[in-house]
Amino acid sequence: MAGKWVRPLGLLAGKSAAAAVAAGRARWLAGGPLAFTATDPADAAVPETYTASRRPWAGFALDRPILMGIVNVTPDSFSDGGEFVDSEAAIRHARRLLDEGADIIDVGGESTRPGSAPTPPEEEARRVLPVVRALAEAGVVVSIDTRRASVMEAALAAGARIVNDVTGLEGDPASLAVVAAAKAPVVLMHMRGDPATMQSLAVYEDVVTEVADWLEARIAACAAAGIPRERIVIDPGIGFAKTGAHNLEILARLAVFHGLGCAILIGASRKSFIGRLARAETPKERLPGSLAAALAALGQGAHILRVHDVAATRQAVAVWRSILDAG
Ligand code: HH2
Repeated sequence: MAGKWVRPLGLLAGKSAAAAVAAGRARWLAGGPLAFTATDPADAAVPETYTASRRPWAGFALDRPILMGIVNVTPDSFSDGGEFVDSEAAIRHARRLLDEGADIIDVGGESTRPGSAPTPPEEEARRVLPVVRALAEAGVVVSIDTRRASVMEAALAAGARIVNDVTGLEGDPASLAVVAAAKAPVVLMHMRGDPATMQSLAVYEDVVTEVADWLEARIAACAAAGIPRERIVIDPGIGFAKTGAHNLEILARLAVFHGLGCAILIGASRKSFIGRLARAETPKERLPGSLAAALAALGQGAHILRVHDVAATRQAVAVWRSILDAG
């Protein structure tokens, strides 16, 4: 590991984790249920951010994996563009994801797939607001997936409880103030450039530490704007200004990001690196690979999964967690 970041290694779970922690041979990873027995570098001092329990976020205790179901109210999203572009279809889809076990519904009105053109904010708001309002009125925990402060503000006023920004509240200079004023929980995702340019900016010496450095700077910008760390979830941004190899390195060394002291969200669902690894050309063929990525992320202590396929993910997570608890 380069620089100040530490990689927790030798992860244990279940009873073996508790026994090793009690015997002083392991430390809890972000409060558990995983624990780590070693670090890279081997003699690193481990800051408390790696070990401390995460505070509840958006009303969730974070003691079990949280599922965020995706509802794209867009004509052009990479995996489901055009399917839920009218409000009624989007609301129906959200209800189905809730029945399947989604904890949060993430509503987006702009595709951010590589190469996509920006959507005017007025059009984005027109797409998402009726969906946000209907779901919020029914008591659903809605997150608004947007990089525009005006859309955040309108969606929060319509009842959205969480802001999910693929630009880490950097893309619009007014976003920090909107989120701070609303006291809203927020997901800060890493990317570079914008969807049109990001894949040409996927150049890193060490993707994990550079993404962690950037997220740390965004957490500091949030603190300066009055958004405390316990209101923040971080996301390294799978597929955003990353090559397939970068995505794999991030997932392989995900535990490093616990050093930021926030819960971790991962969105790998149906993304193109899965297609390239396993020759699954269309996004809907990528469910098995998406489940493998989701479980790998949970195995490094991720807290929240952003997914298209809620029922299948819920089943995979239930089996994973039951095995872990038995151990
Ligand atoms: N990925 C997408 C959109 N928003 N937000 C977070 N926090 N993390 C992600 O990985 C993430 C995200 C892209 O996926 P999708 O919404 O399915 O497609 P599109 O951007 O084409 O609408």
